[in-house]
Amino acid sequence: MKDDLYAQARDEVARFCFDEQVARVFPDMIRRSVPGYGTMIDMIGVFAARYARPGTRLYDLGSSLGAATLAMAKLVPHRDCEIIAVDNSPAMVEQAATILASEVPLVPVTQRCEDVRTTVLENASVVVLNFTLQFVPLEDRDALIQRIADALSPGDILVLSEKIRFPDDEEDALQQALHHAFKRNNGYSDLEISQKRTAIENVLIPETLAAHEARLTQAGFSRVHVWFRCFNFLSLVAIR
Ligand code: GEK
Repeated sequence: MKDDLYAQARDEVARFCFDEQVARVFPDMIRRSVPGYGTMIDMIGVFAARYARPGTRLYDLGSSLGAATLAMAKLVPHRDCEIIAVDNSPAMVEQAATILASEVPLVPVTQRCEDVRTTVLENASVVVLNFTLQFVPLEDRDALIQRIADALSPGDILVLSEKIRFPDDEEDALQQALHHAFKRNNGYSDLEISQKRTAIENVLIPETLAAHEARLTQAGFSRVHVWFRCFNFLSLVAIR
């Protein structure tokens, strides 16, 4: 379904939330809004194929409709692995359940309608935060990354994808302008782009690459690599 949630002028633009309406148009919204989304999803499958250890769990934190979960489920090489998909939006979890039921995953998939800040993480080998940390309040991010690091063993990975901001104002403005050009090119009007920007302000809080690297290193990840970037969107692989 086409995302036209912000196509009509609104007197007041409410704070963005992951409700029923958003869940319904989510695949179209994210594909047209996040440059490289499809590639990142496909490569999360490749990471799972490479890093999943037998008998462990793969966590998809902030799983939305389960795109990363399904990418991993298709490529994970060990039948005794389990994928845990966590999201605190009931609408997302409900719609993801329908999608997951129509697939035949190679490994069991368990859904949890829980907050990623408190969901239990144990016996993990691969953890995915694909555009989720950016929605977690800033003051809770260190603790979440620490809990993830603690649930992983040396050599395991966290894949962290985020919208970022740049320390240099000029570059930040340029990267944002390029992102808007990308959205325009994907059929969003200036009105849609600007109303969405208002709705998401103070909900999606981007940080710099340096801030992410520092947090990951502080939590005990030994290596942090950018494996994908397009404009102000990137994905990191952090090796425990
Ligand atoms: C994908 N990873 O398609 N606890 C649980 N879930 C949360 C929390 C939280 N504290 N905060 C936000 N979410 C997906 C895309 S979307 C990204 C992720 C985007 C959930 C929220 O309900 C939503 O489903 C998801 O994180 C973010 O690969 O919309 O830009």
